[in-house]
Amino acid sequence: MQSDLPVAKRFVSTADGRPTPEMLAFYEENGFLILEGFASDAACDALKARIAGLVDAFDPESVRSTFSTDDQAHARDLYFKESGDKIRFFFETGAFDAEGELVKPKHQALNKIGHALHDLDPEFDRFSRSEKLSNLAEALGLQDPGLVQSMVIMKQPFIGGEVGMHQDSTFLYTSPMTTTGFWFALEDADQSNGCLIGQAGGHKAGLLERFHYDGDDLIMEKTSDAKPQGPQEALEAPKGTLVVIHGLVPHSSASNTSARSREAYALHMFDRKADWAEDNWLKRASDMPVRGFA
Ligand SMILES: O=C(O)CCC(=O)C(=O)O
Repeated sequence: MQSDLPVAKRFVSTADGRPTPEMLAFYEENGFLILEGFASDAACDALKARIAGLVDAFDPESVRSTFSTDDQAHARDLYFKESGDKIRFFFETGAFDAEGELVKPKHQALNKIGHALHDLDPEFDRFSRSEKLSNLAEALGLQDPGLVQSMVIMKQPFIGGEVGMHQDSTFLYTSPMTTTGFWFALEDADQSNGCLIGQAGGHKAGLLERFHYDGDDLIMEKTSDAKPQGPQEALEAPKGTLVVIHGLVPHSSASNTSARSREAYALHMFDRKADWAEDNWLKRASDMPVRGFA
């Protein structure tokens, strides 16, 4: 859906990833930071080629799992619940007809791939564990960063679904809250193909909801009566841009009704000096603990 929001300020990434004082002040004030040119075109293209290879090898008949933030229906789905330490594939709801038949080729039907690409795939491992990103994470105050979740978000032409307004700490809760998102535009993202939308300064209002296990069920629990706050800004991001997202800043993205895809790679970290909530949805096998940059 084309919208017409004010476009958020962008900075040109430093060569070594360390933010300038101006960048840090902007992030503290707004809860997001847009760094143009953080990843090279060649690095984005290599990751896109790897994604295409993963989809080539994926048998679409093996799974019918969809991902939509509309009704969180995937939360009832074992394929989703067990995906925290795997590479799993989730379809767009718009990729099926009323009879449940796939009406799009698989390369144009997936919503996302997640959630442990950074640990299981060498190309994603390399992209995620760069010295440049480690420098940035350190400067943002993550003393012992744990790389806990990775996702490719495809935002397919015409059917790429909306991602509802949310805070990442809702899904990856730590005490104190340290979750931080690192979202890479692998293709140009703007308001015509569903770029991120952020609520500037909204991270100051605290956590609004928690998504967590209650017995065997995943539930969304309201944790505050506050509403998402702050003016909405379009976080437009040319290819290679990194958008850093504070775990408490409300953000969303519109559906993609354009003919252009908007592929992105999102990596989430938390500070292992904080306590990871054991009832978080994301589970890792005991022989696959969360790793840092090493
Ligand atoms: O890529 C998108 O559209 C949404 C990504 C997002 O919300 C996230 O990475 O937390």
